[in-house]
Amino acid sequence: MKKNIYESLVAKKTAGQKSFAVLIDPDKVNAAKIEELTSLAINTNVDYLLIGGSLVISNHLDDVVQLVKKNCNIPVILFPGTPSQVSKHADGLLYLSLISGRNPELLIGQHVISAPFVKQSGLEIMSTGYMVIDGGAPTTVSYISNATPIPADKNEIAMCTAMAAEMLGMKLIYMDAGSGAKRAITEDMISMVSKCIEIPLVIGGGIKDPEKAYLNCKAGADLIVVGNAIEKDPSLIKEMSAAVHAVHAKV
Ligand code: 1GP
Repeated sequence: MKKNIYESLVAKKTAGQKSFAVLIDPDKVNAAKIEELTSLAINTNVDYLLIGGSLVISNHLDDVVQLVKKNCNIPVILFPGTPSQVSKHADGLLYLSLISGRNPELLIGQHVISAPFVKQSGLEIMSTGYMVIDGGAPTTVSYISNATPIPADKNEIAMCTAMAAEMLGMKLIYMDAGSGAKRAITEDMISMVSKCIEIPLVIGGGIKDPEKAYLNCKAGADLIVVGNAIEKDPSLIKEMSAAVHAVHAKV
């Protein structure tokens, strides 16, 4: 059954509600871990499950997606680091263009190559302006992408990049400090970027506690993505989800 993920995100944004997503790295889960995460996610009202990573070594994406789908009804969105990370068993796919960098392969090249099978997948495709922000240390995404992240204090660059993406017709902006970033994105940057776009703003990378998730939402994030912190301590899902859902921004 189609889940109309984008429509639901926009509807929540319009209603001033914030969303919470848990990022599952296929390399780091087995069946028991998936069972644990999905049952926690169901009980704590997690809005979306993202699956993917900048560098996925294992070859069991399809199995992971199918198992997650079997365990819960939460929309599953692929967050692919490479064009090979596509599974028709998911519900949607963030079609990422790395607009913070100047690597043509990640801006458009890989999209051209993967377009036919992405289109055939039947997934809900969400065109996403993906912006990597310097998180204080090289992350897998900054290394693999071979592209310079936006400096953490250059709010204007982030604002102009997001505005350009919106005018180019992209449907989401994802600002990411990179998985396991030392420093998450500042509230200042989130606030300034959120004020100059209408499309939903996704924030992730280095969010380690519920307070930070809360402050990011207050600043203007519409969807918070957390991976590493939950991998280390799955019980954090409950507080993180509650913190995100506690924010209500009437727009
Ligand atoms: C990374 O935004 C995601 O691309 C999540 O980052 O693993 O640091 O939570 P963390």
